[in-house]
Amino acid sequence: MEAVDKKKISHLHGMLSRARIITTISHVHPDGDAIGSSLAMLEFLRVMGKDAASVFPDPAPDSLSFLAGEMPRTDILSYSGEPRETVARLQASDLIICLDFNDFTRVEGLRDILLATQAPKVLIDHHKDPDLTAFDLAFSRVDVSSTCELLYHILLEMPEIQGDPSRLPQAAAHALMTGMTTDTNNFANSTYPSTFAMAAGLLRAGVNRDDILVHVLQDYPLRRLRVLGKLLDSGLHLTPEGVAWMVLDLETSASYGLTEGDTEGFVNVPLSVRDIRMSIFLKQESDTCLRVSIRSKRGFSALALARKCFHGGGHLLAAGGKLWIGQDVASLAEVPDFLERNIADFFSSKNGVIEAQVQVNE
Ligand SMILES: [Mn+2]
Repeated sequence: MEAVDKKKISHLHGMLSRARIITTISHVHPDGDAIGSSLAMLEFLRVMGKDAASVFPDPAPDSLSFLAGEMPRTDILSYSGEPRETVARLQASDLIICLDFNDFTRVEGLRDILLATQAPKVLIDHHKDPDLTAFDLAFSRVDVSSTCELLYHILLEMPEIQGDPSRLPQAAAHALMTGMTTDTNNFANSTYPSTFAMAAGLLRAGVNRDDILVHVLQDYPLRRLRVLGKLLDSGLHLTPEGVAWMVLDLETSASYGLTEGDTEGFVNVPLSVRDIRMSIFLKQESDTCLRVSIRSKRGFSALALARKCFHGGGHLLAAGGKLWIGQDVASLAEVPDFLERNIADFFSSKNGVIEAQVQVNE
């Protein structure tokens, strides 16, 4: 990535210095990048002597709870777990830092509370097309692997860190490396020279990457593998356009005893097949809603499909959204039909333009 604008950095530092109560907020179903960037910012704010806390719409999945450590913490709140404390915290804050999302709908139930707060808001994020009017200061970059990477480069410019990663609090360095590792799928996608520079800096600063990889790649429950096996064996469908899709319904989730986070990464698996261009994973969350994850290979836009069919957004090759039962489809049984129809339409040519295909300059 290109260097971060020094003027904006000093603007941010001024805002951080002036504020007393600072809260970070990130998106619903927080992933490694959301939690990693939030905790890294939290640790840095503590170095600055601030009253700092991180809030999320819902708690971290078990698979990422290692990031926050063993101790129960009062400075990490979730709206679904501690609604009153979370709202009170946001209302009492005199600065709010929004991490890893570009649109207030991504904080779901906290959206209206966030909109009603008077506190200035700072955005640090790597998603396309943010609503810049919502923020007093925005660091929005797409030429970067992750929010953790962007935050790393911002923090290095802070007077407290002086460009030396070993001055970062250890927990912050660990959290940043973790979020970058999960968002790049362990250096498999969206990896730039600046990403490797970050990794090198953090390794030199003493971050134990082996330890992170054990947590991120080797610490899942067996049920995750079992349900993945079942899905791949009998639930993987392939359209003539080269799109793989899988639906995990509530009944199957319950019968395997799945918890939040157990299906992390399932959407990537079909892309290992030669002729598959795009993969869609739909996970039923309730009687009325399926959560949709989409990944595409280079040349095809997961983002365009997420926007067109699933009320969603994200990145060019990694996007997501929702499918509403009762609104988009009449029942769960109609999901396959909906997918086949919309995928065929998405890949069809209209006046020579195929929406699924990414323009060369993107
Ligand atoms: Mn991210």
